[in-house]
Amino acid sequence: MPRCKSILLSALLFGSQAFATTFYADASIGKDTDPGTLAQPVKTLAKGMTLVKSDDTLLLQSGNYGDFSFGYAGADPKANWAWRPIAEVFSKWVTIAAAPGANPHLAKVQLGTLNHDTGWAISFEQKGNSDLRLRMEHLQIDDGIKIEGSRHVQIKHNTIRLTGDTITIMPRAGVSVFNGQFVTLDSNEITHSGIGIQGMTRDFVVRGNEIHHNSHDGISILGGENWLVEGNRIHDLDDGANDDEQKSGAKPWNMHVDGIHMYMVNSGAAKYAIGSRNFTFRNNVFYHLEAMGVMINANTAGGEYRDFTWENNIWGPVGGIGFHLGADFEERSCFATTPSSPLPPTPGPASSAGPWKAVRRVWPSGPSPPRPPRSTSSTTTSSASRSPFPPRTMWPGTSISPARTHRWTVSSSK
Ligand SMILES: [Ca+2]
Ligand SMILES: [Ca+2]
Repeated sequence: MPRCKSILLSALLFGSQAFATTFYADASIGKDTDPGTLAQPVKTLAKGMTLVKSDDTLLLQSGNYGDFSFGYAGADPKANWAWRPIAEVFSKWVTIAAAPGANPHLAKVQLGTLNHDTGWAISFEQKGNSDLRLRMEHLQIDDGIKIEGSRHVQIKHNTIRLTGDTITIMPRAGVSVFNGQFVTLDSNEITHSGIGIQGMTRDFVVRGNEIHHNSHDGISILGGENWLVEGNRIHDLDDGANDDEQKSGAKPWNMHVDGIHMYMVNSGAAKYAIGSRNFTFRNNVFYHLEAMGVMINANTAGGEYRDFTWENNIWGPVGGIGFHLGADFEERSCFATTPSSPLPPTPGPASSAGPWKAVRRVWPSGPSPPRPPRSTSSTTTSSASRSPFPPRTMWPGTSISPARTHRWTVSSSK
């Protein structure tokens, strides 16, 4: 009897693992009537996602897979209320990743919906509406990712851009996350975007991303709780217009382009976070930003800022000031060993001395440049074993002394 029990237990414990399957899609030569094996791949991502079950992996060969929408029922984009959440999409993680050596492109990615069953916009207090358990890795995403209402999503080692010129894409974010929970953005490159990452969510990890050459704020925080913003490199953000140019009408699109910009969006409705609580910012690097390194607005919309920790961040040169504090921190907020850096050489031939000054930098539009193919060693890589950045070093000839005290400027705009 104990033997039977143990066999039964083994079957229960390991049965599902035994059936974890890897499927393949190939946008060029696949056929959606094929079974999705390596030799007979399906053509579309949508078809591939009908094949995968919990614990499975879908690998994409090189090619263009177009828009990807997933994690809600009904898909009439003209009627928002037709998009309904699915309570649990997968019970174990499912991975969509580049096949070894492949460089697949997706266009616009939409995961989940803000709707509930009967109408528009779940409340923030609902803590999401759907357990996706979806991981996307080593992909080139050419028109941004929107994650709404979803819990358990990992976006790792992707290159994420927006499609369009630098002005028209300004209001959009490379990745936006609203009213979800347990979402992780890990080791992505977010470039040629408007806003880099925009969020109003909870239990959110933003780790090891490089956010650069965008035309709006690096990370736009609209409220939430339990955020870890760690090890990101945020640099070279500029919209190419200053306030004077806006007033003269020459460049009316002007924004203050900051590394991190925090303010509240709060009309009193339940769907808003009504506060920013328990945020940790550590080991981030900020430099070459048009306006402020970090800009925190007064929370005049109500709500609260509380329990913030800033530690071991590095502020390089920016066009405005390193840390603009426009609000009171409340309850257990602290700074620890937070240096600003000596100025590196100013880029450009005519500016070998003096502080860095924001100038318009233009980056090419059109197709994304090729990115290095992913490693062939495994389908998933832990963030601990892989970093997209070399070991953190300062600019040549400079170093940070542990004893250095902070040098950022703190001002109050109240
Ligand atoms: Ca500007
Ligand atoms: Ca801003």
